Amino acid sequence: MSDFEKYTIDIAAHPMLERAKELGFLTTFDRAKAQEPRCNFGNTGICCRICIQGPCRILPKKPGANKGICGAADYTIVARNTVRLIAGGAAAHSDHGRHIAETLLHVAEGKLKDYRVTDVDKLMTVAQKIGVATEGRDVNAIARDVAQAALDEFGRVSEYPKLTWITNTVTEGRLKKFNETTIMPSGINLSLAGLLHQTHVGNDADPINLIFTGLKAALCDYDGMHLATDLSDILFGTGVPVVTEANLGSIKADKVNIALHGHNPLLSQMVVAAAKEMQAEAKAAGAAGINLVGICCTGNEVLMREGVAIATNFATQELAILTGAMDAMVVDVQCIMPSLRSLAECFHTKIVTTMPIMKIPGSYHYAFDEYNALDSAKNIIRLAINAYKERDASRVSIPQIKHTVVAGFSLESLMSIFKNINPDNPIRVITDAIKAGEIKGVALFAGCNNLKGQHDNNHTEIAKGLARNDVFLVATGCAAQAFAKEGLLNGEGVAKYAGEGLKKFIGRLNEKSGLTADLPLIFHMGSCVDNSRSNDFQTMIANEMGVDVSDIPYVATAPEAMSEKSVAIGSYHVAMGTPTHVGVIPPLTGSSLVHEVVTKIAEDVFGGFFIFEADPHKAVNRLVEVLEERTWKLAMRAKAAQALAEQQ
Ligand code: NFS
Ligand code: SF4
Repeated sequence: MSDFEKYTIDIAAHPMLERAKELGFLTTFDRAKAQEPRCNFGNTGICCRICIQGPCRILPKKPGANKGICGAADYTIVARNTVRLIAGGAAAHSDHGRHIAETLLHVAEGKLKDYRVTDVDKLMTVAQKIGVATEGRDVNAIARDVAQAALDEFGRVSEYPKLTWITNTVTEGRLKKFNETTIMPSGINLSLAGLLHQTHVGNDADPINLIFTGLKAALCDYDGMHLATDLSDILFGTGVPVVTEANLGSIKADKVNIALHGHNPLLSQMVVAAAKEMQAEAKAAGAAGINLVGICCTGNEVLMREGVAIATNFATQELAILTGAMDAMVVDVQCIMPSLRSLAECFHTKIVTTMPIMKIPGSYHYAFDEYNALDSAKNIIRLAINAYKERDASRVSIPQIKHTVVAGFSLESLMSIFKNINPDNPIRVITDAIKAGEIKGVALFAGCNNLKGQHDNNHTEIAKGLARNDVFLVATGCAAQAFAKEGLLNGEGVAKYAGEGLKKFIGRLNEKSGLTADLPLIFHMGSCVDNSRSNDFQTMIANEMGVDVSDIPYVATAPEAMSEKSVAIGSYHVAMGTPTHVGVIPPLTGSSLVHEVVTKIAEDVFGGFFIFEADPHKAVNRLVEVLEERTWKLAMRAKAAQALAEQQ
């Protein structure tokens, strides 16, 4: 196996890595290797840098060094470090949501000419869900109240009222649990600031208390993500099934190529709209047109709503530039490697940063102006067209590798397919299949790439393993993009990898889907904030089955988790009662107590718990075991209830 094959299973990446080597450019894969061996203190979470007396590292056997200078024990240090990761993730997701909410408010107030309420049905659904009156009211008045309700989530400074989106989207059982365990947040900013206070030097030393505060922050993450999904759907439309393609082969040699990278759809949606109007300008420059491709979650957002192709995912973002055909990469926030700029210098590619909180020294910064959003987008496209004119055709080398992708499965679009089978109660399509044993349950794939393992390998191996075991699969984020690139998001994926039960189940959906394309092996639900769609799916299943979410056979897995956001997502899934697998060993093994709490004791309190397992095959076995156990318990419970009814 060549080094490149060891780095990634994505065969489109191999020739690009070869090219980087020729150019003498060290990619993220080389940099990951150069970081080895890692410091064991950091790796296990027992390095504290919370105050500047540190870093303090725990040496369990050395008297005096078995605690930090302030006396903090390993469990305090590990718990503090972990919950600060959650706060970072929750801040990122919810700040993204706040930005969307602000935009919706300005739309409702008639201040923005380029945005509008696109999905009125979704607006009505969300309004009704959160208790905003709709009867006889104007669309903009409703939108204003919904946007204001979202913004209110951030600014509340007292402990009541509790967060609106959580209150109105989770099961009754969960709400009770969150209140009883005192992790139910009221204000997002309040909770996150409170967490930073609590973890200051000389403050909370109790790991359990810290973990509960961490879960409260994780619920803020859920809230911010959920409102980001809802409000993005209202502004830009709710995804419907689309057929497109994925991998570097979606970059076109004869077109002006623009990559949309980051997370926030506010600008990328405008670039999509502007590109439609500017094809002629690109042609005048000698190109066959404009070709947009996506990377990371901005890519997922425009894939869901506009059918934009996926170029690649997190770990291989640099490689899109190495094709020599990328004219501009437009980035907004999060998961954008600063290395892109120096790589772009080897080519004609323009890196365009657009948000005030995300700049890279030396790159172009086009401050995104929501008041002139379409013009902002047009200026960026013009920059790309000009760059295209400088492109050196002799340096273009695009790996001709791509797969068909069937995506766009918002919960609404999934339910409309289910509705074709059961018009009265669509969710029963899945609960009946679970009860009949046709499928073993549902697994959500979420999260990133992490170069501690082979890129994309954990994602695909675990997905194939669960599919073979008849688990219905949904996916978001970079996990979904890994599947897209590997050809798992199409009908062929079903034929190749689904077990008999899953094949039958998807086959039945296919017969009545009303779509021209076959349904995929894994249902792509969108970006990482769209994990909220999966949470709503869980809630619907639990409510239909008459139990809490912690009882249903539904698991989550982040096979290659990397970001703080993924830590926040995983943590709220545990609070939601979901067995949550992480395929990378996170930095908390330095405290057996904290490790025990999150992998075992959490189950007693919330029903959910973490499974840390780096081996994909062992992970599959464990997840299947968990699903089977839950299904068995449900069946037992139903039997017992029936026996009781017969006695009476
Ligand atoms: Ni999620 Fe999506 Fe990808 Fe990870 Fe980054 S892009 S928000 S954080 S790396 S999945
Ligand atoms: Fe060391 Fe305590 Fe400061 Fe952490 S907070 S760096 S353990 S003195």
